[in-house]
Amino acid sequence: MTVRVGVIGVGLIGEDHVRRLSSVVPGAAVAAVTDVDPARAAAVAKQYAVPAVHHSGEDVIADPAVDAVVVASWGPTHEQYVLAAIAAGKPVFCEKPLATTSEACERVLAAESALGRRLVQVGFMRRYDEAYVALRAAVADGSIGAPLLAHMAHRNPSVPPTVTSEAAINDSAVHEIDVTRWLLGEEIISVMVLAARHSSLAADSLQDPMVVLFRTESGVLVDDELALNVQYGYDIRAEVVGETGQARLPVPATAPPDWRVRFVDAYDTEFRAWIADVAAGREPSGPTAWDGYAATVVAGAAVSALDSGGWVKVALRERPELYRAPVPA
Ligand code: NAD
Ligand code: ISE
Repeated sequence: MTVRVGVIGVGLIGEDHVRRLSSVVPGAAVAAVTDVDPARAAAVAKQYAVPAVHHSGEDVIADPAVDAVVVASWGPTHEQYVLAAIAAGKPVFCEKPLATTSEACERVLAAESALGRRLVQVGFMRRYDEAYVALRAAVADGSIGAPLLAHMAHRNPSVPPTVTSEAAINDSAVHEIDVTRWLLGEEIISVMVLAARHSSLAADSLQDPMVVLFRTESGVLVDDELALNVQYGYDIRAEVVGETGQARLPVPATAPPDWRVRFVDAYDTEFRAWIADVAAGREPSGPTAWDGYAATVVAGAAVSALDSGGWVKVALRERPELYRAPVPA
């Protein structure tokens, strides 16, 4: 069976997902695309021989030739498309963030819970990266003892001057938020943000660099250096220090130019897994709407911490029944 996918938003990552669904992932085809920029949608459709260009995301979701939906539009628009896909009973892969406010994420949790079945997967692709998978295995198999600390770094070569401190947390640090929860298997309970000397290469509206601190339920302390104008490349690091050892991501001799190159295999693996689940009629085995909700709440707390300068507690709601069972790997 070929899974026919509709893609909403074909900017940088949406186009890349159209490419991989058209030519890398077995058993998938792109049946329709849309973008608020119709010229962009038409150009992408032409380049990848996509048969339909729709006027709106809702039209993509309603198209009977679309079995499953990818949402890769701007973050604040995700909620409406995810809710429409759930209402249509179609599996939906939503790029991070699931939604930009905790209230919007809660509406998604409520819609899936009312349906009684999970249809949503969130695009936290680092969970599919070989090096991160090995790091998680080293933590889980007990070889480094109980985790105590983790050191992480998220360095982008540069970002547009429109990227603010809040966006840096919501768009970039959100990956370490998800990785922390997934690596350690526990929730983050509080966050704090420390500002460093301001890089002269960063816009005034972006505190760059900064260090985001996370405290988890068992007390593990995680520091995440967020530096978005390092010039030399895209450099992602993670080390977990346990009672009897440490494990870390390998550091490449030369930093890749950007996230598309660093995580290309992870995105491919992520989509192979998603398409296999959709084709088999299974609930998705990747990050859930609960993971998307938790990441948005922690990111929101980090934005508050940036303003207050102190530790901010993370207030997660009770986990709905639908998300209590472990997700099969
Ligand atoms: P982008 O600006 O390059 O592309 C977004 C596209 O969506 C644009 O073409 C825009 O015209 C279109 N769009 C906006 N609103 C729309 C709407 N209501 N309906 C249809 N189309 C709409 O941005 P991007 O870098 O591709 O990011 C898109 C999403 O993917 C964001 O949520 C971002 O956080 C996420 N992202 C994830 C990763 C990752 O590593 N997982 C990497 C990059 C981006
Ligand atoms: C971008 O939106 C991503 O999600 C990338 O994975 C991340 O590394 C980058 O910092 C973000 O801007």
